[in-house]
Amino acid sequence: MSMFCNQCEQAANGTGCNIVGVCGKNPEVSALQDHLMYGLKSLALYADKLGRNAEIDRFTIEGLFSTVTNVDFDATRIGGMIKLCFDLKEKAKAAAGVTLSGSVADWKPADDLAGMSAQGESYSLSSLHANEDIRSVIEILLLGLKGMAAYMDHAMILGKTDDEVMAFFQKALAASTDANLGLMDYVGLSMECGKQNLTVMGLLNTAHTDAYGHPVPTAVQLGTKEGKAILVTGHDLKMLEELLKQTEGKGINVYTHGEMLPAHGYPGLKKYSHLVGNFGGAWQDQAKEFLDFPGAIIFNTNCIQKPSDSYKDRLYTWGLVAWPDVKHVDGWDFSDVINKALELPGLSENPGQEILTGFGHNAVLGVADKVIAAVKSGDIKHFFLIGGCDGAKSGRNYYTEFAEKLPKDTVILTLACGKYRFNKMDFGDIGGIPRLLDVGQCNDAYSAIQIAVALAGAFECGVNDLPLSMILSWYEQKAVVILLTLFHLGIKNIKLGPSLPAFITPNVLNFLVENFNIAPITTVEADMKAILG
Ligand code: SF4
Ligand code: SF3
Repeated sequence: MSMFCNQCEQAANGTGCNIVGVCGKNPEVSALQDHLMYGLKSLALYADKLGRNAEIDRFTIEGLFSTVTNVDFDATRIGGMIKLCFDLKEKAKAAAGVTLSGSVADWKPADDLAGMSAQGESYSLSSLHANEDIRSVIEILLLGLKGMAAYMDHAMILGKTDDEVMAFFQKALAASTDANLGLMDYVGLSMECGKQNLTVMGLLNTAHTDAYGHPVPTAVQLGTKEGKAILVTGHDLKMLEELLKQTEGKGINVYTHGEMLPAHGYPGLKKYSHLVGNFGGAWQDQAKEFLDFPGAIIFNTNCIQKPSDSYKDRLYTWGLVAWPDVKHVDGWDFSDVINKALELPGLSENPGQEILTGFGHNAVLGVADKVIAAVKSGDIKHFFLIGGCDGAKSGRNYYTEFAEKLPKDTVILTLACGKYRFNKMDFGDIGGIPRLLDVGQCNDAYSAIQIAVALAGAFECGVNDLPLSMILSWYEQKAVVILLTLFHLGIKNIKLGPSLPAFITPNVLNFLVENFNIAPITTVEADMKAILG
C-alpha cells in the first residue's frame, strides 16, 4: 500500500511520510484516516444544510481529533468510525431532505477494512486540488479544523459547545470540497478558522475554570513517593478528576506526565492529596521514561508512541487515543487501571526538585500592577513567549539555549510541552516575579493571549507594539490552529521552528511573510540580537 502524509513537523525528509509514518502510522491506518476525513466532508455537505444536530456535531469533533498526529493508530477503531460516519450521513441526508450530487456527496465506504483502506489511498491530502498553492491553503484549513476539534473535544467533555463554531466546522469541511472556490476563499476560511478557534479556546478556558477554579501558582514535586502509582498523560482534566475520585483512599499516588503538568495548579484538582507530582518530561521521551514507572500508565489524549513490550501490559488508553493491543478504557470506570496499579510494585521514596506551574492569566494579571511597575522602572525589559510543542527531531535544543541565554531583565512566558526543554532550570526572579511563568498546556494558549492583550491595554498600545516576542515551536495540528488564531489577531513577527511546515508552498509562505512577517528560527545569537538589539 502507498501513503502520503505531511501534516506534522516530523514529515519524512521535510516533505511527507510515504513509506511509513515517522510517528508509527502505517499505510493502512494512514489510508483509513484519509478515508475518515473524506467521509467527514461528505457528512458535512449534508450537515451544513441540516443545521445543528448534537449527534453529528459530536461525531465530527471526535472524527477530526482522531486523525490528529499521535492519537489513534488502531485500524479497527477508525474503520468503525468510517461506518458510523456513513450512517450519520444517510441520517443527515434524510433529515435535510436534499440529495446532492458529486463524488464526495455520493461517498459510500466498502464493507470491510481492506476495502475501506483501498478507497482511502485515493483520498490522501495530496489529492485535494490540482493547484499546489490552493492545495496548500486547503490543507492549512483542514489541519486547523483538526486542531480546533481537539480543543472543542475537551470543552464538550466538560459540557460546553457553541452553535456558531459547530456551523463553521461543517461549513468549512463542506467548502474544502467546493471546486468553485479559489485561493483567497480558502485564505478567508483559514483566517475565519483562527477566529472561531479563539472562541473555542475561550470556551475551554471557561470550562476548566468553571469546573476547577482559576489556576494558582503551585510548586510541583518532580520526585517520587513510596507507594502504588498511576501516571496520567495527555491533556484532559476531567479524566484526571474522575481518576482522582476513584483512587481516593485506595493508597494509590497519581502522577502527571507531559501536558498534564498544569493540572497541579487548579484548586479543584490540587485539593486531592494523592495527586503527588509530575514524572518525566515531554511526550517524545515516553518510551524511555515509562520503563522507569512501575505503576499503571494511562493516555487520555495525544501524544502516544509505539509502546514497547516492557510496559505495554501496564499501559491503557482512554477517549480517542488508541493503539492496537493496548487496553482501552471505554467510559468513566477506571477499575481496571486501578487494579493494575494495585498489582504492580509501585515507586519508592525519592524526593526531587520542585518546579512552578499555575500562571494562567488570572494569576499573572493578579500581579499586573507589579509587572507594569517593573516594566516602567526598566527592571523588566522584554517578555518572551517561548512555547509550543516539543518533538523528537534535532534542532529543538534551540529553545533551551534561547531561554538559557536570555538577559536577566527578561521574563519568559511558556506553555505546552515545549517547556520541558527548560522548565527545570532556575531562572530566578525580578522583584519577586518569577522569570519563568508556566501559563499551562497548549490548551491554555487563550490565557497567554489574554495576558498579552491586557498588557497592551495597560500600556495603551497594540500587542505588536509591546516588548513581547513569540518564539514558537510546532509539531502537530493544534499548533497550526493556534498560529491561525494569532494571525486572526493580527500578531506579527512570530519566529517559528524547528522547521517550517511541509504543507506550505513557497508562494503561501511569501503571503504569510508579507502579511505577518513570520520567520523561521535561525540561530539563538542572531535571533536574540535581532529582537533585543
Ligand atoms: Fe508522518 Fe507526521 Fe503524518 Fe505521522 S503524522 S505520517 S509523522 S507527517
Ligand atoms: Fe505536545 Fe503532543 Fe503539541 Fe499539547 S503533547 S503540545 S506535541
